[in-house]
Amino acid sequence: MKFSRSLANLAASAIAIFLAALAVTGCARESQDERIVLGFSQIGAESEWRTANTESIKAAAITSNIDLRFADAQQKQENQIKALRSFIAQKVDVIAFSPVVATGWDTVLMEARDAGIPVILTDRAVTSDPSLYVGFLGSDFVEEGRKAGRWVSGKFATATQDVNIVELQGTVGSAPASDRKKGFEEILATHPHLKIIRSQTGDFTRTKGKEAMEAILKSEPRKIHVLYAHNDDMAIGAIQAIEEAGLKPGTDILIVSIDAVKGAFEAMIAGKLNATIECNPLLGPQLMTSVAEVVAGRPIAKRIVVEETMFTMETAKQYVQTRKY
Ligand code: GZL
Repeated sequence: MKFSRSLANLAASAIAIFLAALAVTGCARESQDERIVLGFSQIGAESEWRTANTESIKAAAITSNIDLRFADAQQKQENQIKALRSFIAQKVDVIAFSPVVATGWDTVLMEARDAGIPVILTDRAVTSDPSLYVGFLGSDFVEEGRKAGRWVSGKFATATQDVNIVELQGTVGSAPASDRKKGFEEILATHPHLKIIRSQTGDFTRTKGKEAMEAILKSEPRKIHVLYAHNDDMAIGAIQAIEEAGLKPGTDILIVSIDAVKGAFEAMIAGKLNATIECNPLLGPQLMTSVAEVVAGRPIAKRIVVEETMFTMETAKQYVQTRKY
């Protein structure tokens, strides 16, 4: 008996030493909570789309019983990099983020890889080596740009004169801004009478969208037939500028934008916005499913594209009640 008791004491002290070592070396996660810990770096709160995206992620984390560590970067890449490094230091199980711009992530993504923490991209892409993240969940921005281009070409199918288009671009260097421009111009390439005469960034916000449109209206002598805005918030800001210039948005200047947020439906029902291409922000549930799969050691699709449609002034009333954001 004496021998077995000493064996038990030995085992107990070995476990105590092991747990103490874990605590000292930090090999164990700080939290003894058994839930999955997800570190999420969000771009900011620049638009209705972003707000809906954040709400979707936070609600889905609760539903999935995932311990969400959420950081808002106020649209600054350096804040996102700081947040990712903090998640690495906390030894979270998974890191996910919506990269404000497409470049500049290689170093921090390599740090996450070296720490053995898988990374999932949401919403926007990066130019880094795809081996540095396990999957990318988001929309096809190029196709969103093509849809906007097809809508404009349909509206002016019989035009015999040049159609002058003003473009309000999203955040410079961001994947949605580059790709929405690329898709739109792909369609224009086969319709030579459709011409982008001015293109300026409004950084995806209402305020900067209004400022950019004000400056263009003041300085552009040619008639503007169409405004193409990379998101609804800039379009809504531009609508204010168009009205303040004594013009009728939706009539004197046709307006097509992207996101399909509530503000866009309100503008379409008021006759001030002609069409919006849907860009679904409700990525939370799919993200949490992907996080659980990754933690369970199961592979996830490298690219998960969100299915989307578009809405027009003519159909807005019929769909507005069905919208979730
Ligand atoms: C698109 C998203 C864009 C939205 C904007 O997935 O990254 O950022 O179109 C938002 O409204 O600011």
